[in-house]
Amino acid sequence: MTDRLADNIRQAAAVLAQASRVCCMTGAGVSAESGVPTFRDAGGLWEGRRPEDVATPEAFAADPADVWNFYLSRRKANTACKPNPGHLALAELAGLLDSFTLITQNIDGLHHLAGSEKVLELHGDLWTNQCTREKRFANQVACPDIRATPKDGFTEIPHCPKCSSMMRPGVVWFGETLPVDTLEAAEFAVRQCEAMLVVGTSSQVFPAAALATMAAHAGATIIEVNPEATALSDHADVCLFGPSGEVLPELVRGMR
Ligand code: BV8
Repeated sequence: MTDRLADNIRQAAAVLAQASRVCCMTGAGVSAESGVPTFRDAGGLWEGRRPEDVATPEAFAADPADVWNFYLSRRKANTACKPNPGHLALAELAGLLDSFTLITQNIDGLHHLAGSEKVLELHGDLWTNQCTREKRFANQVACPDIRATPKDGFTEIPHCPKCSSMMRPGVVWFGETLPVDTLEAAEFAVRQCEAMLVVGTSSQVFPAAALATMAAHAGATIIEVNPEATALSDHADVCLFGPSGEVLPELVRGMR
């Protein structure tokens, strides 16, 4: 770790230690060290395929089996993935602060596995299915989710045992609105916080990417954790250029 990064981490730890309300939003990069591929890095999930071909309602309507294969392959690949020190540090951080809100764009469930209790999952959950009878993500209450056990896998597209409609992965696709309550809770939290960590995201997908700007406009200090510069970096108060699995534990150590 360079001296400059260590100094910046100390600076960020001092900001967090004085804050009573802190938010954190994570993206795929926080799970990279767990072996979960990101989207836009080399070798990422979107390499060689277009999101609109596998992560939109239109793609699912055109070829549900192809879309299911994309998500089943991710379930299988993710089954072996475990939380890394970055996830664990965020779970510990919650216990060091008066108020901590964890928001994630990730659908891998690793924050829960790391012990983070309340996680605002903006883009849904890879491990759940959703009945398609109600098109919108928010209406899944019409038919309760069926928790798919990835080890079972499917040999054919699952149908809802309650209404026999085709099931879909319980995630938010491009062109779909985010779960209203979850997004509202995230927006409320970022408007109230004094500091916001933005970890492992290229900040290219909206409305999630707008949350840091919302926090900054409300006066929060923005701390970015990412090995590379992103669309957010020029607007962040502190940039911690390093892998979150190394930086976040150092940040928590600095706060203790
Ligand atoms: C919507 C779930 C209303 C499925 C995903 C403005 C406002 C509103 C909407 C839009 C808008 N402009 C455009 C839109 C439309 C669109 C959008 O944002 N498009 C982008 C591409 C321009 N947004 C939507 O459609 C959203 N819906 O707004 O509804 C509406 C309705 C109709 C019409 C218009 C609007 C829905 C978006 C949700 C889509 N679903 N995922 C699935 O996962 O399969 S998005 C997908 O991208 C994932 O959720 C992912 O989390 C997210 C963001 O990607 P990142 O997490 O940032 O990952 P990425 O690979 O990009 O970056 C990884 C980063 O990690 C890198 O910076 C890398 O350097 C870093 N990293 C690498 N290693 C490490 C690391 N960092 C730390 N440590 C490491 N070791």
